[in-house]
Amino acid sequence: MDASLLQQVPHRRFNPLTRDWVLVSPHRTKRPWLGKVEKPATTDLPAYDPTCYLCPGNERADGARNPKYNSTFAFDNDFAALLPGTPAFEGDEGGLLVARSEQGICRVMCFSPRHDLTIPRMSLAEIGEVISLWTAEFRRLGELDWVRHVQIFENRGALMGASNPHPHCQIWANASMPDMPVKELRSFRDYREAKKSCLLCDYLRLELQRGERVICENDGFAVVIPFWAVWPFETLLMSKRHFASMEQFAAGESGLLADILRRITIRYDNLFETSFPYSMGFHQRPTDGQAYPEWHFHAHFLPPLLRSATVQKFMVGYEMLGNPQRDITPESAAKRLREVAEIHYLDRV
Ligand code: H2U
Ligand code: ZN
Repeated sequence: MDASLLQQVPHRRFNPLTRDWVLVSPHRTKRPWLGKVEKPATTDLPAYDPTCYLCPGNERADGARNPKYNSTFAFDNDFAALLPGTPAFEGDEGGLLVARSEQGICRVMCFSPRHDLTIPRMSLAEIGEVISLWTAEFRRLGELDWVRHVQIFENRGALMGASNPHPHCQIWANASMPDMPVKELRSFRDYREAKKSCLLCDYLRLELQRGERVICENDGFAVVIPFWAVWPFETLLMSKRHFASMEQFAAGESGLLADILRRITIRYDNLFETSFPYSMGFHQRPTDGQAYPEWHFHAHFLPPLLRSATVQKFMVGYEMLGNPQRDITPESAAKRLREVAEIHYLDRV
C-alpha cells in the first residue's frame, strides 16, 4: 500500500471488525471553520459537591442515599433503560413490524468519592480499584443465566451527554447481544476460521511493526488509532495477550491496564489542555456460558473533538445517510497524540 497516497488522495478504508467503511479526505483539512464552537469543559470542580447525586452520603434523584463510600461504588440505575423483570413477548407482522421484549440490568458506578477526580488524574492504585470493580460486576452480571452480554461504558463530559461531572460509568447487562458486538463476533469467528489465527492478534502485530498509528504501549496492552478510525482521535486499546474478558487477567495485567488507561487519558487531556470528552467502552466475550476462543479483549475510545477544546466533529449529512467521513488522517492524528506528554497538564510544575 502506498503510504503517501493515503495522505493525499480521497479513499475508503475498511473496518475488519465491523465490516463498515470510512471515507478519508486528507486533502480537505484546510477547510475554514465558521461553525459551532463549544464551551470548554469546566475544570475547577470541588472535591465534594453537596448537590451531586453521586457524591458519598448524598441523596439521589429518587430519594435513595449513597453510602459514605471511600473508594468505588456501584448501584442499580434509578432510571434504568432495561429492567430485570420484563415480561417476555414477541411480535412479527410480515417481517415489517417486529419487536421483542428485552430484559436487562443497568448499573451506575462511581470511580472515586472525589467529585473532581477523573481517570487521568487518579493514581494507579485508584484506577486498580475501578478495574477490580469492573471485573467483579462483569463476572456477577455475566453469571446470571439470562445475561448474554455485559457492556461497561463511560460517557465523559457534557459534550458526550454525561449527566454529571462526577467520574462514573455505566454497566448494562442484556438478555440479547447488542449489534456492535454481534458484528465483531462474526468477524472474529470468520477470521479465525479462514486464517487459523486471531484478527486482533494479527492486527496488533502489524501495527506494532509499522508504528505509525501506535500511541502508547506497555507489556500488557497497546493503544493505536485504528487504520479505519471514524472519529478524529478515536483509539483502540488491545491486550497483547489473547484473552476474552477481565476475569481472565493474568498476574500483573490489571495493573498494566490501569497504566495504559492513565496514559491514554492523560494524552487526551493534554491534546487540547481540556478534560477531554469521549465515550469509551470495553468489548468482552459474550456471557451466555459458551466458550469464545475467538474473542480478543479490547476497548474503544470515541472522542468527538476535532481541532480544539471547542470544535467538535459532527456526524451528519453524508455520514448519517452514506458512511462516515474524516479529513485528518489516522496517521496524522496518531502523530499528534504521540507528541503530547504523559504528564497531565494540570500536574505540570
Ligand atoms: P450518564 O452521566 O452517562 O448519563 O450516567 C448517569 C446515570 O445515572 C444516568 O443513566 C443515573 C441516570 O439514569 N442516575 C441515577 O441512577 N440516580 C440519580 O439520582 C440520578 C442519575
Ligand atoms: Zn459528586
